[in-house]
Amino acid sequence: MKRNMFFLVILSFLLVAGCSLATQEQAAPTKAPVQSDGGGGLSSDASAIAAERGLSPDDINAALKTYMPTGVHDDYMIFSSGGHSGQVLVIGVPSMRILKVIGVFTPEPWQGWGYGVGHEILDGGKVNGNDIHWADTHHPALSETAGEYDGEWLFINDKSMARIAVIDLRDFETKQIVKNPIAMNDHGGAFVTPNTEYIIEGGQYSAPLGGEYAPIEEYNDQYRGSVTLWKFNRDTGRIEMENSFAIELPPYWQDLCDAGKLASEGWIFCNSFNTERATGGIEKGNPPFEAGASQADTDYMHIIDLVKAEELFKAGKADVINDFSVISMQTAIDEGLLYLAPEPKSPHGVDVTPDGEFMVVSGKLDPHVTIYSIEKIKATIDAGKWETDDYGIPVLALDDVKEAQVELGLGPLHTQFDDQGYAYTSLFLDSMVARWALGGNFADKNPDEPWTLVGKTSVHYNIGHLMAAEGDTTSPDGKYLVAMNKWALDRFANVGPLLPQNFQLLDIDNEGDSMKLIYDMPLPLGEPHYAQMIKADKLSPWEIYPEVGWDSGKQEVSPNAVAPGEEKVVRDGKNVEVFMTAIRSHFTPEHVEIEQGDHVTWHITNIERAYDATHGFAIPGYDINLSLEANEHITFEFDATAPGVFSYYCTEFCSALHLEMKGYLLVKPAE
Ligand code: CUK
Ligand code: CUA
Repeated sequence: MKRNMFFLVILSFLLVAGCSLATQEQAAPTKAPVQSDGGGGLSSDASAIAAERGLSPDDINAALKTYMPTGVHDDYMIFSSGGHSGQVLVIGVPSMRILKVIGVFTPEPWQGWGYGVGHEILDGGKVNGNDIHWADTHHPALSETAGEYDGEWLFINDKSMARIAVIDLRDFETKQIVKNPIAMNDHGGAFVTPNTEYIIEGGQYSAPLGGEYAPIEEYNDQYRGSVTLWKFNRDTGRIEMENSFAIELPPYWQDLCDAGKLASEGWIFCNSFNTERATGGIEKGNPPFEAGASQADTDYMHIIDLVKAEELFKAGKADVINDFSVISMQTAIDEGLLYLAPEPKSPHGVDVTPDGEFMVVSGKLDPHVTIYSIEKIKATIDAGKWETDDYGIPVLALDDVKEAQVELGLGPLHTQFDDQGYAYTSLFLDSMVARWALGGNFADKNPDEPWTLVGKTSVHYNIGHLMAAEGDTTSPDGKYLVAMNKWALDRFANVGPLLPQNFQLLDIDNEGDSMKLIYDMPLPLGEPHYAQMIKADKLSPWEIYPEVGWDSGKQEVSPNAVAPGEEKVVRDGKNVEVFMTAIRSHFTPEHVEIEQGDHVTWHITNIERAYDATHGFAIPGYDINLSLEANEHITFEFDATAPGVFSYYCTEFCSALHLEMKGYLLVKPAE
């Protein structure tokens, strides 16, 4: 009897959820029914499975909302930081399937990234001449046109070494890495301006600009913060160093930034902490940073007039540090492009609302979010109403620029938005997502509606960022929100003391206080801080490279492309050049005979035209492994230091005779 009740509950739930028998059975034909469905049209096998697995109606709802039949594609794509892996993860929503790992700052063997190709690009990320083999990626940013993701480019920062990478979304490959010449680390990047004119990279831990040395005792005078504006050229798809500039900021730890949009376009906002300018030294009896940097009731939101800053830079009024243009703090003050506003209490994150009217700042140690109004900020600046900080920077009074404060819970961090006038804020200490109403200022809202908390949902556990569908654009989609949880604890099978991160998908496609948790996704590499979610149909990547002989680094046909019939090995003194083609299931040539001490330049063109016809190419002992996608050409070089017989072979299982796709590199010992 109890059993039947259970099935009835499930049945009515499925019917309410609009799940028809036909769809179910087409998607997954079932065996003979074991339980009557009472004529409601539901396959009773589904009920039996649910009962056997102990699934609740909510579980079934979640499964129905996230399951993707084979061949059906996801509606949204997440571009997530790969954390310490230095890579970017591409994840489908709602299925939460990982679709790609993009090699960015870190070598990635399968793609051959850093194992024969990509060296030039990875070299852009060298620090003080040192090769760097990891990165602490935090914030990916999709390129925008008029404040909307346009699906063309992706940028991501490396917090540990203040680097920014450019990824081309035609082939999901990294094309450029730049190292910030004035800062060793960053945090407030990458964020783009509404037409991707600039990529914003805010600093983090203050230090003398340009990598100079100064004793910690000279912190107030010698240490500085910064924000860097990287100029992006869409035609070339590259950041232009010479058209980029930075602004010197006080040694407050600038944290996260966001670009103004619509009402606030042309402005940049960065929160900060440690405006106390604590310098640590617990071992010397000083307060540790965690205490020293949390003494004051407020820190400062930095408000930067990017339009003025750009004018000054173009007028040549910037100083030069390490060959990089830097607008000095004094110039920024004199020219009226830098303002501060108090923000309570150990703030983290500043997020601009979709209409650009408001900036939302969370206080890690304050249960509120504080909302600032760009209208009030501009009016206060125009009225010249401010005091100054120790460096002479105008400080606008909180009461003059504040629109509202909303009490949400413990440890608010980051805020995203939907299409219904709601904001969503992660609550780290509460392990919850708070949904709150953005007051009456939004178009289709009742003008009397207050700024107020609407509901909270538990997530598991210790949520950092969260991301909503199109959540950083001028027109968010709602529908889905992902909680990016730092701790997983009991959510997955024990895999030892280092646990995966936990991405949890929430269904936010409803009114009021209910948000439903519909998927748990373990992430087993690095700590991904942030991600953005784009409508999948905004992306239009290539299926294969446009022409045979394609150099993906330059996105053009390589002058070294090898045509069938033109394969050869050419010697010029100690320099040997190999011209090779690859096609199922052979490389031509299959013998490459050289001598120890030769310098080898090896050209390979994959002359396949078929979708997904990728070949690998590995030379053991020389750390060479390539991925040659259809039409792709790669040139790599190495010194033949060791004599011997080396079997080069295809590392992709490309055909029935894949194992035969090999050749011999014969390196004769030097005389
Ligand atoms: S974050 Cu980088 S410390 Cu809240 Cu964007 Cu995690
Ligand atoms: Cu080509 Cu295996």
